[in-house]
Order: sequence, then C-alpha cells, then structure tokens
Amino acid sequence: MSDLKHRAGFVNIIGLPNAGKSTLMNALIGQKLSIVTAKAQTTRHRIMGILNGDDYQIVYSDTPGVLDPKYKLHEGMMKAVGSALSDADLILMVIDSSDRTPFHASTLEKIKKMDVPIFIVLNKLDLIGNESADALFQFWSQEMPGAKIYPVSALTNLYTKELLAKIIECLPPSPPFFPKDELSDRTLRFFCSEILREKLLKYYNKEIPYSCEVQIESFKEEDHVTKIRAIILTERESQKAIIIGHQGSAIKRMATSARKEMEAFLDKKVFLETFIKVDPDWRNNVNRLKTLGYWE
Ligand SMILES: Nc1nc2c(ncn2[C@@H]2O[C@H](COP(=O)(O)OP(=O)(O)O)[C@@H](O)[C@H]2O)c(=O)[nH]1
Ligand SMILES: [Mg+2]
Repeated sequence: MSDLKHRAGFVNIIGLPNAGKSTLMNALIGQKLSIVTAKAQTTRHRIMGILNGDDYQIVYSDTPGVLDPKYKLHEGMMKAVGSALSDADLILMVIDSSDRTPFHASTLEKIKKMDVPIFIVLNKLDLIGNESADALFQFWSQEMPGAKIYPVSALTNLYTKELLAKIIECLPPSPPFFPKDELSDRTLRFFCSEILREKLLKYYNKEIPYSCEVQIESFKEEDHVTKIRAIILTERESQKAIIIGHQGSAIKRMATSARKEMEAFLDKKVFLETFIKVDPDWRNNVNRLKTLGYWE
C-alpha cells in the first residue's frame, strides 16, 4: 500500500434530532456503534466510527441533533456539534425527508460558510413518494447550490453503498489517522454505558430517560466474563422508584436486555450490576458533567 494513493478524512454527520444520523453512520460502517431510538436527543456525545478499506480510512463523527440549549447538558452537546463543524473534511448534513421542520437556522448559516464539501443526505426516502423527493431536491439545490444532494434510506440501506462511494471519492490523499484495525476512538466501557442508556430510553417514558445518565463505575475484563458495575443517575426519588418498578421488575427487565446486548457487542459473558443514585442537579452542574465526559 503506497501512502500516496491512500485517502483519509473526517466525515462529520450533522442534522436535526431524529433525522437518522446515527442510523446512517451505522449503515455506512456496517456495524451498530451509535445507539438509535425513536426518541429525540438519543445521541449526547460526538461518537467516532472508523471505516477502513485497503486504500482509505473514513473517520465518521456522529453528533447530537442541533437544538437551542435548555440545560448545561445541551450546551455540552452543542459543543460537540461545534467541534464536528470545525475539523471536517466533508460534512454530511442529514435531513429527515418525511419531516417538514426547517433546518436549524444558525447552524445552516455556519455550514453555508464552510469551505469543505457538503453532502445533503435526504434520508428516510422509504417514507416519501417521488414527488416529495423531487420537491425536496429542488428546495435544497436552490438553498445550497454548492452542495451535492443524495437521497437515501439509512434504515433499509437504499443507496447507502452509492453514498459511500461518493464519500470515498471526496477524501483527500492522506495516510490513515488511526491504526487500521481500530473501529472507534471510544472504549468498550463507553459503548457499554451507551447500551444501558439506550435501554433506559427504550423502557421508560416521558422525562425519565432524559433525567438519567449512566456512569460505569467499574469495568473488569476477566478471562470468561466482563464484570460491569453501572450507576444510573437520576434527578428525583420519585424517578428512582419508577425505574426500579414493583419489586424491582422494571429495572430487572431493562438490565437483562442491556446485558444481552453487551454480551453480543463484546462477544463475551457479562455480569452486570446496576445501582440508582439520586443527584438532583446533574444536568446543570458543570463539574458533574465534566466527570461524565461532556465538557472537555
Ligand atoms: N423509515 C425510516 N426510519 C429511519 C431511517 N433512518 C432512521 N430512521 C429512524 O429514525 C429514528 C431516529 O434515528 P436515529 O438514527 O437515532 O436519529 P438521530 O437522532 O439523527 O441520530 C429511529 O427510529 C430510526 O429507526 C430511514 O431511512 N427510514
Ligand atoms: Mg443519534
């Protein structure tokens, strides 16, 4: 492999909450790295996913959906978006084709001023008809004449291979940034905390998942088992009671589902213990957020 022929770059995925950014990154990588749920604000961090080919390396960044911050947590999430805008070699701007919500205005202005290639990915093509797809295509080609527009369905893998080929064409010549056997800059411990957070989003409603954070207190890899102690932070005693459920039934159901997914992800048996702690102000306490990895 000659480095002259090698291409590599940072491909950063930006969009409104629920546009399908995480689903798209997983589809482009061919593995589930970033958690996906039907609820907005599932992704709280910038998550890198690396795709290695013989003569290319794509370092994707999945980011939280852009929003106007209501909590310090949101400000931390938007910092992750800002950093993804600043170091991109290519931006994938993901649009939910089935949703008419206008794009976040100030973020759109920032993207328009950038001098890296922009791909507008019209996602969820499976949900709309040809006429709507044409209208959207027209709209975006007028709004951003310099951008390329690619309709896809990340969920059903429609045109995602074609999109990948276009991404590779756009990468600058460069040696790889990370060792070629790496899949992410995140640790297994981080992915396990994300799996537990995904189950919180899946099994609980309304404010509960948003008022929670997961902290992995210990992560011990032994020969045949990985032992994980996880703390779920929540804001109120009443929320703690809901998470536990009648005689512990609710937390047991969630933890079992999380453990099974961790076992599949790590390809190893997992012993998972979960504890719940009430911390009334974690979403607004910058020091707490720092220890949770939101403010660098
Ligand atoms: N029908 C359809 N649903 C999709 C598609 N891509 C993502 N979704 C769904 O949209 C929701 C949000 O997806 P997610 O990747 O978490 O969005 P994010 O917030 O932008 O990261 C989930 O329920 C996904 O299954 C798609 O191409 N078609
Ligand atoms: Mg996401």
